[in-house]
Amino acid sequence: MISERAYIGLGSNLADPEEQLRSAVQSLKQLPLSSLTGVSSFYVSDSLLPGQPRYTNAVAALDTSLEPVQLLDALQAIENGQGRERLERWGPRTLDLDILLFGDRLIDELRLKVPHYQMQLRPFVLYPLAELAPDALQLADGRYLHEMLADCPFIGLERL
Ligand code: A4P
Ligand code: MG
Repeated sequence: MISERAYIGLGSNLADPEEQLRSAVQSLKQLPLSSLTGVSSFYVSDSLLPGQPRYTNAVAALDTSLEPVQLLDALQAIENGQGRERLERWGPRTLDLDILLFGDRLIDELRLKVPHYQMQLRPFVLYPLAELAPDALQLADGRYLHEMLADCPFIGLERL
């Protein structure tokens, strides 16, 4: 069966974030038609929004035969299973799972945009991603991971 490599961003800033991420990793291992091939270190950083607790973030690599929207459905089920409440956009959350990259696909649908918007601005996405993906990784939109890293200093990140 053909599978594609997806990279998933994990984030949490409520209810024991490290434990939330560990639990999410266990759930990712159980996804159908998929195999979890790597998990980065965990990183702590301030929230992009003032007044919120600090986040713990990581990235996971998944080889999957699911279609992107099927994967999104599965990730949202995991978020909901871990008690995520969508009270406000950008609000604090027990678990956020974002599809960063999906093979070499460019996706621009209402529910799903890949590569994930603004990932190039987020050290808490790029540095864990760089633990798993080759520097020579080229995104579907032509950008190279090493270029994005060079433009995004390792500032404010604490590696656990
Ligand atoms: N959606 C579109 N594209 C995608 C994709 N590639 N992956 C849609 C996942 N979902 C995608 O997401 C809203 C909708 O985006 C979904 O219904 C899906 O159809 P959400 O997770 O419900 O809402 P959200 O998380 O509040 O919005 P968003 O845009 O994911 O927020 P961000 O940009 O993730 O910002 N600071 C630190 N240090 N670390 C963090 O992780 N995260 C945020 C949240 C703010 N500050 C942070 C962090
Ligand atoms: Mg999200």
